[in-house]
Parts: sequence; structure tokens; C-alpha cells
Amino acid sequence: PTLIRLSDYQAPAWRVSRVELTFDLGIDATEVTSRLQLACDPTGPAPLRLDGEGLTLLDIQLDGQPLPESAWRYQDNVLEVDGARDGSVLETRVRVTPAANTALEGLYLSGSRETGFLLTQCEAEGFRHITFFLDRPDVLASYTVTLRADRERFPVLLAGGNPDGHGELDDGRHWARFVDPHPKPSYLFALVAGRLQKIERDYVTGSGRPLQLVIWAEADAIRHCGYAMDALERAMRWDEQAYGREYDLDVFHVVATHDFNMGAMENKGLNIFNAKYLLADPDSSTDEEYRAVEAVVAHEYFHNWSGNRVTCRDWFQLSLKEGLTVFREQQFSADMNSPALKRIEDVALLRRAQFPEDAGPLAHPVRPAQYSEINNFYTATVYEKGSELVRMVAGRLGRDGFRRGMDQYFSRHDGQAATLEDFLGALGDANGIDLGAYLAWYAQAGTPRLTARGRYDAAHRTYTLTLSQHTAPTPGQPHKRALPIPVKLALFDPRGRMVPLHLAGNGADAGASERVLVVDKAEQSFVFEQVEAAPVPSLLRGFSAPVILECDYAPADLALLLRHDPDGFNRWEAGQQLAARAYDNLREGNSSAALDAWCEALSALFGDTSVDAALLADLLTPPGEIELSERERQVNPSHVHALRQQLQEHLALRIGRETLEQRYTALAAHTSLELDAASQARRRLKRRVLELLARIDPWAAHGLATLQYDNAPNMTDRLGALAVLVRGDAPQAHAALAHFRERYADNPLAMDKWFSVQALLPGAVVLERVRQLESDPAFTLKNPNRVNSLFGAWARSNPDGFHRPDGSGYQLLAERLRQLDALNPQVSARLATAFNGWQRLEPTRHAAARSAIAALAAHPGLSRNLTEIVQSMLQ
Ligand code: HT7
Ligand code: ZN
Repeated sequence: PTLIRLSDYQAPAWRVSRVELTFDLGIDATEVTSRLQLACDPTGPAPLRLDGEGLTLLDIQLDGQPLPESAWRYQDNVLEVDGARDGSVLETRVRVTPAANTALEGLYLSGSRETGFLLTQCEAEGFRHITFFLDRPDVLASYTVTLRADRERFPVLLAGGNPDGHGELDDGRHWARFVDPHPKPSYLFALVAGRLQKIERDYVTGSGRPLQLVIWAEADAIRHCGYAMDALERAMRWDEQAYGREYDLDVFHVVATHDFNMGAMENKGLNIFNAKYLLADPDSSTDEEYRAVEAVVAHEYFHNWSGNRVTCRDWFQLSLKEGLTVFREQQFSADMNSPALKRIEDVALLRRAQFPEDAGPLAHPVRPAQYSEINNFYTATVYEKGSELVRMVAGRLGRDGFRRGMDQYFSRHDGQAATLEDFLGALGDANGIDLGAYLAWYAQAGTPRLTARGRYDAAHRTYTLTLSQHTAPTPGQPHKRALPIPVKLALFDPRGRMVPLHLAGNGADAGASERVLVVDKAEQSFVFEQVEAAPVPSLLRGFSAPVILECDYAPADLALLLRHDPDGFNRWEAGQQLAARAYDNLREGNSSAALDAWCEALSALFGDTSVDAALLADLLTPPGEIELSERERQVNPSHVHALRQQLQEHLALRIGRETLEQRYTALAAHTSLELDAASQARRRLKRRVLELLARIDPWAAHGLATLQYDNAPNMTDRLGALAVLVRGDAPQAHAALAHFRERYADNPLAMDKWFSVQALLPGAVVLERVRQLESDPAFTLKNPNRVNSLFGAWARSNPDGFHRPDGSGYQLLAERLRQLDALNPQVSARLATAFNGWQRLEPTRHAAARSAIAALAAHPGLSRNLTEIVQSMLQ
């Protein structure tokens, strides 16, 4: 397949200044009439070539004249037109077939033919499935959109922009027009048409401009949109206060659909959401899902500035909007909830999803140098690592400096399609600093390993910290360079108190208890003076850089940090490091110093009622199986699973059965429907305690879980109990699953959980269960949420259940990917990344995985999306 390269970027020869679109909407056939006002460099006009995929061209006119067939060619997804000049108007009329669109890209039908509605998804290159266009993000145009449709079947007609009239037509049809005054790229275009209900709220911006917020959903879902509306209002207010950014249209529409390839889409003035990230109610949403709704609503709204007002020059710059918007969303969520818990959650995600990506065959820089299919680059690297890069730069500039820089970025590039150089340039210029060195982070794939070695010199009362960095080669990048790594640190004395820092040769900040060192060479040493006793360093506080830290801590050092570090993140981190060492102890069957220290420290914290319940729940959770696998040279996922279970058993035994039961009972006594932080924290800890109890006394735990399931006032408690029963293979699991299936048969989001909880069954039995579940009448390969709830949960989050030694898991997944690919290439390609890491599997699994992936790759007719993933996998 053809590779698109960043180095080949050329500014567009043609531009579109104005677009007028008219849609005659129908489920089986929609006609799209487009009038494009063209502009080009008059000195040397290049041939006019427009993108268009799967369009039936019905009519074409240039400057008001029908074009003869000899004056245009439509082949290989390009329409070439002769005779266009600067100022020409090109008019086309095409037909598309929404009901036949299973790829959910372009214009498609959500739901059934009888009751469903029409909607669009254009990022990244979906607009070319709707009409002919220069479908690239650096072509910005103003849009006027007229929708026409049967009033009874499509009573609601929406497009991005401000409303500009509506009325009746003949034959029971009606029309509505929308004008978007802000020039935008085609990927931000959207329309929605169908039977939808709404909730509305008036909003007055900080500067006093009134506007309207409207959330739309199908009739059975609209009552679950209130939380999203509150979250939207909080996000809008926060962006005004934190970044001085206001909304800029008279109305902001948000729509929920159950048929969506990703989480949500920030179309200008008409955000479209996967229902999973918009609907929330206590009976069917967990606490985690409430937080996800708040975060995604905010994320999409924040794109209005970071992505829409300032967009990307090309798709290589994707992280310019996504990394930045994830960062803004993380800041917002931290402000709305607990900053330490949020940081833990984000870093855990980075380690679970991005570090393995960066260490495997799909590794790519945050700004990739090339791609075959851009939809494959909406990755954890572009999003999550991209956010970490913004965080590093923000940390370098400080709070006020970063705000100054962001003001500069937004005002300098408003209405433009920008690059990462523009971003760092604006931030740097506003602060008189050259941030160019950080560009290397955007260009280099792989996670740097930062090694720390400390040496205390009692005679001179100095502590020398030597920090060195190394990044392993990644595909296509055999040689790596040193990157600027900000290391935030503190030193603790043996009694767990932070000591004042006196960095030799650096008077600034002398005596402060925390400071940031920037390591930008392969190795550097830093000498701290006036250190009275051998200190314990707390490094990379708050996870100040996305690196893997290796430090020769003694278990007692980590236990000290776990007990005393006031940095909530590093406290948790010390526990994670200790648990990872304990895991090594168990694997190697040698000294149990780390295991002892971990269990000891945590059982002490368990008894300390001053520790926040949610933090305690996180502290009691060892690193996940994917993260622990990174410690193995050759991975046997069943072995990793068993060792992690043992680790939890040791911990549970140390805390003690009775203590666990008592704490559970105390927490269960407070059962409530409330969503406040304390109630959520109690539920989180309660679930963790129940899981630990299940490790050492399954009979008791299953009894408590059954009671919890039966009496649960909310989904968090219900699903937590169900998971304990199902994963513990409890006799009560069967009845609970049957009850859940019946109770939620009409609730797709809850049914997704029913599929997922079973897809996480450990061991060989899950294969049979997955096969059984895919023949359930509620299962369909046509719905991305359903596919992910079964196959995604199984292949991504259940390593022991997916990586069966006989290769049966690989074969099943490969077979379904082939079928899925014919329906929806974006979803199949994303699911195929579950094979990531196969090269490090132990020999039997390695051979089985290779043969399944190779057989899939050899299959004729795979989409470009899936081809790119499986071919990279095999390289
Ligand atoms: N900007 C969006 C990314 C996106 C997408 C969303 C829905 C369906 C297909 C999509 N392709 C790309 C979502 C975001 O990051 O905000
Ligand atoms: Zn985004």
C-alpha cells in the first residue's frame, strides 16, 4: 500500500473558500448537492483534483455550465476536473447509500431502518464519502448546509453552525438551514436527522453572551443525559476560567448514538457521542463510567479551541489537537475530582496501553513520519504520550508561563491549520524560551529508560545522584538520541521527612524540598550538599516524564516512601515498585524481602483510617498483568496471571481474613446512591476488599458478593459483585448472570457489561464462553461497542484467557477479524492490535500467534486498515 510521508507535505494548490451543501436525505439513498467556491494561485494553477469515495456522480457543472464527460475523470477515488480557475464555482450532485454503510464512516444509519436516525462521521477522511472535496485538514471553508427530508420520518434536522431558517416543502417534507461562520476543515462537518428527543439548558458565557446547550438522544435514553449536561456546563465554565476560552456559536448540540467507531467526535457545533460516553444513570452506569462521561464531554468541548479554532495542518500533527486536548481534559478531571487519583489513573493507563505499544512492532513517534491508513494512528501514543509531552512543557513553563503561552498559541493561530512547531514556538515565544529541544520527543518512538544510582558520602555529607538514559531501538529507528527528561525529586531522611535540597553549583531554590532536574545527556550526575544521613530519593514525582525509572532501591526504601511520601502519586508508585519486586521474588522463589515489605506496609496502611479510601483501593492493587509481563523476557501469560494471584493471596493473608471481612461489612453499611467522592471511594475500596477476600476465602466472599448483587442500589455495586462471582467461578454466578441478562435485555450499555464480565473469565474455559456468547441473539459484529465488549475485553484485558498455549484464541480472533473487516475496517484494525506483544511470548505461544497472524495477513481482500496493522505486526 502507498505510504503518505510527512516529508512530502505540500500546501494545497487549490482551496475552497465557501461550501454550500444541500442534502435530500433518505435511508437508502441520499442526494448531496455541493457548490464549491474555489481559489487557487492564479500564476500556476495545478489540475483540480478532489477526493471522493464510493460516490455516484449524478451531475457536474463548472461556473454554471454542465461539464462534458471529456472534461472530468473519476477514478481511484479522485475526481479530476479540467478548466477550473481561481474563483470558479464547481457544482456536483452525488448519491450515497447510508443504510448500506456498515463502516460507520461518512453518512450512515444508526439503529434500525424503521426507527433509527442518520448521522455522519468525517474524521479523519469521511467527508470524501459524502461529497467531492479537498478532504484535508488544511483546507478551511465556511459552510452553509441545507437539509431536506420527510418530516414524519426525520422530524429533527441538525447540522453544525447557527440555525438559519427552516420551513415546509411539498409531499410532507421539510427543510432546515445552518450557517457556520467559522471556517473549518471538512473533518469537522456533521449532520444528524431523525426522531430524537432533547434536553436544553441556557448558558451565559463569562463575557455575558447567552447561548443554548442541547443534548439529543433517542426517546428511551434522553432521561439519562442530565449528568452529561451538568458536565458540559462545568467544562465550559472551566475552560473560561483556566484558559480564557469561550464558546463561539449561538447553540451547541450534542447527540448520542449506539453505533459509533470511537468515543466521541468534536464536530463544530454538533458533537456526536458514542452513547457509552454520554448516557449515565446509577442503575446502569458505574462510578468509573460517570467519570468517563465527564471526561469525554469535556474533551470534546475543549476541542472547540484546541482542534477546531486552531486545527492541524496535516494528520501527522494529530497530537497537536489530541495530545493537547487530553492534557486539558486531564487537568479538568483533576480539578473536578482528586488530582492524585487522576494522575494514578492516567499513568496506569499509559503503562497499560502506551508503553507496550512503544515497545512493540506498532511503535511510532507521537508525530509519525509516515502512514498508510491514518485511522490506525489514533493511538495511545498520539493521545496519552502526546498529553505527557504537553505536561512536561507545561511543567517547564510553570502555571502562569503555560497560560501565557497558550494565550499566544490560540491568538496567533486562531483560524489556522497549525503544526507542532507552531505550538512549541508560541509557548516558547510567550516566555522568551526556546522549547525546540522538546521536538525530539515528538519524533522519537520508544520509552526511555532512566536509571538512577545514588551514593552517599558520609564524610562530606554529600549525596550524588547519577541519572542515565537509554532508549531501545524501535522499528525504523535503530539509533536513539538523548531527550530532555525533567526529573522532579525530593530526598527523605531515614525518619521519612523531606530534607532541604542544596544542589552543588546551583544557588537557585537552595533549601527547597522539591526541585526539577533536567537530564538531557546520556548520563549526568548531581551532587546534593549538607545531607546529614543517607537519604531515600523520591524521583520523577507526579510522574514528571513518560519514562521507565530503574532505581536500585532497597525494599525498605520503597516501604518508607509508601508510608511517608506526601506526593500521592509517588506514594502509590512506591507501592507499585515494591509489588513488582515482590512479583519477582515469587517468580524466582528466592528471598521474600520485597514481598514482606509490601505486605507489611500495606497491612499497616489498611489499619490506618486516615488514608483516603480510594487511594487505599489503588494502593492495594498490584500492577496489572500486562505491566508485569513487561518484566519477563519470554512471556507466559498464564504464569503471570498465577503469580499475580499469589501476590494478592499473600497480601490478603497478611491483612487477615477477619480484618478484611470487618472492613467490608463497615463499608457495606454505608451503601448509597450518592456520587460524591466519599461514596465513590467507599465503593471502590469495598470492591477491592471483596476481591482480596475472594483470594483467601472464596466461600465467604461469594456469599457476600451474592448479597451485594441482590441488594445493590447501583451498577457499581452490582457489577463489582457480579465480577467477583463470575471470575471466582462461584456456583451463584449462573443465576446472577441470568438475572442480569433478563433485567438489562433492553439496555445496550448494560448488556455490553454482561458480555465483558464473562469475557474476563480466566483460563481455558473462557474460549468456550466466548463462542457461546457470540451466538447469543444480542451479539452482532455490526455494533462496535458490542464487538469491543466481547472480543476487545477478552483479547485485550484477559491475557490468560486469550493467549491459550494451543493457539485457539489466536485462531478465533483472526477468524472474526476477517469477518469484521468486511463490515468495518476501522474497528477490525483496532481490535487486531490486541496481538501486540506477541513477539515476546514464550516459544509455543509465539509460534501459534505468528501462524495465526500470518494466515490472516495472507488473506486476500483485507482492508488497508487491517493490512497495515498485520503487516507491521509481522515485521
Ligand atoms: N477526534 C475524534 C477522533 C476520531 C473519531 C471519532 C469517532 C469516530 C471516528 C473517529 N476517527 C477519529 C475523537 C477525539 O479524540 O476527540
Ligand atoms: Zn480528541
